[in-house]
Amino acid sequence: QESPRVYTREEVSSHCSPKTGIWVTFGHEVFDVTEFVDLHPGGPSKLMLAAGGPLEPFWALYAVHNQPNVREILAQYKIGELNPEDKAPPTLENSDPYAGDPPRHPALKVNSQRPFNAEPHPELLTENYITPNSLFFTRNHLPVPNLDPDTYRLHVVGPPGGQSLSLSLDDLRQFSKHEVTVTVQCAGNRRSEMTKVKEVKGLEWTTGAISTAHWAGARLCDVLAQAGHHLSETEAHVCFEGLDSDPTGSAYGASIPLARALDPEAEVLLAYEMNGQPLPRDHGFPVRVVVPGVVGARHVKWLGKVSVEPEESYSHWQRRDYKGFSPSVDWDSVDFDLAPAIQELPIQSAITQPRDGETVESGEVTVKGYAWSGGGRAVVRVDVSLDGGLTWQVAELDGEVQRPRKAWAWRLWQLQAPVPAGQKELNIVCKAVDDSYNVQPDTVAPIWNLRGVLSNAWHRVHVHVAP
Ligand code: HEM
Ligand code: MTE
Ligand code: MO
Repeated sequence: QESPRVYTREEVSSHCSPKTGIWVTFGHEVFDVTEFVDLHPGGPSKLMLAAGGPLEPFWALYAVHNQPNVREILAQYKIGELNPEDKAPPTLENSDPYAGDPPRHPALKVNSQRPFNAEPHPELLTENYITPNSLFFTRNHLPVPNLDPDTYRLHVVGPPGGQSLSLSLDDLRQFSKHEVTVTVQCAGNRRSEMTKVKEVKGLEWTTGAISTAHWAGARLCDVLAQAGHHLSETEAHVCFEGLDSDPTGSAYGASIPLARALDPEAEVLLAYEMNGQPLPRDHGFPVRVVVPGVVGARHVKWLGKVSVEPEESYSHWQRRDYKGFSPSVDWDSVDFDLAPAIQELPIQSAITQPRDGETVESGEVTVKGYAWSGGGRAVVRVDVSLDGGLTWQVAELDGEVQRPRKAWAWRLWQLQAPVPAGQKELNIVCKAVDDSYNVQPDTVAPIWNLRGVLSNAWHRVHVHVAP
């Protein structure tokens, strides 16, 4: 066998365009990936960021590459090795952009370490109506920025003839302080149930990508008014930019309709407190958006910029993600422009106790869970079945009763029921009803979608009964 061809880093770096060919390195190996660029599942533009240099800094950021099949794909394109005289290549460790992430609570079930995504275990989730900050689910797309509260500024772009603002944390505290209890749910909550029907792309959340906190901050409508935004135009949107950014410098972003932002009754907050504490770093320190009744993706953390635009945010997460499609749509046929961005979420409920596969005592069983609906719609009832949906009992609702059209937080619920004599197993099911009489679909397959969002079918748990 021939010894591999040897290249210098300089040679590699000169291969960074379609004309020269596109080379990358990983460890001490060199690859010509020109043919792969257009096939890259993450898109050609992302791959091109690494053209002519090492993959490590980028793969450290997108841990999806940390699997054998990705390494096999790369291996096909090997053309040689780096000159060993060249200085040591970067490793995943010494180029880890996540090295500065905060410490986390060990009770969180981690779905992805980089970026950090984790949910509380179900049995802890419904222990408290207000989720403790350290257990609140975390959904990060990028490394957590390390922001200095003393130099932090929120940039608010004014309208033509209005006034742009640069607000310090103290400036924000000068606005009247508004407090509201709000449940935040990720569009991907319960995605793992969709995966069981057919593979989807996304993090494998179980039932815990949802949490509730008491938030305090300035109302977005007050801040926008100070910048001169008073008039609600139905076509306009308020765009938010986070201060977390990827290697291209493109930040996390999202938008909501201006009408919601300007409606004082919608209670959209620029929050600086979560359960009486400054926001934890994972949840947006020092300032995040809280949009009651709306999907988590719009609650932009580490908020850096607010602007009113004629169009929705051009961010990937507004336009190319967080949308629902028919079960018939696949990755070859999907056209993201055809579906609206998710804003208000549909009615949802899940069982947190007992756990699937658990053995329960005969005699009496206690079933517990949560229920929540988007848009301020109140949960009015939760039905529970022990026999797979043949017969139903009404659960008892706990937690705050909220004002009509402003039911921003979940209800916890429970049912104590006798276990029918002689039963060896129970198929426990729950389903909730909101005050528009919206109900949950009974099965997952008809609402399956390629991104695995909006997973809100009846929640089912199978348990054994102790003899
Ligand atoms: C996804 C391979 C370079 C960003 C993927 C996937 C593969 C892949 C196989 C799909 C993984 C899965 O869904 O299970 C490669 C190869 C590369 C390369 C062989 C180099 C030759 C890059 C670079 C970046 C990047 C340099 C970033 C700057 C992404 C992103 C995704 C992805 C964002 C999508 C993750 C998602 O769908 O959530 N890549 N990649 N890739 N890649 Fe790469
Ligand atoms: N804001 C920024 N800047 N960066 C992010 O990655 N993730 C969004 C949203 N805001 C995100 C963000 C998503 S998809 C969700 S579900 C919520 O934050 C999660 O908020 P949490 O981590 O406080 O639970
Ligand atoms: Mo999310």
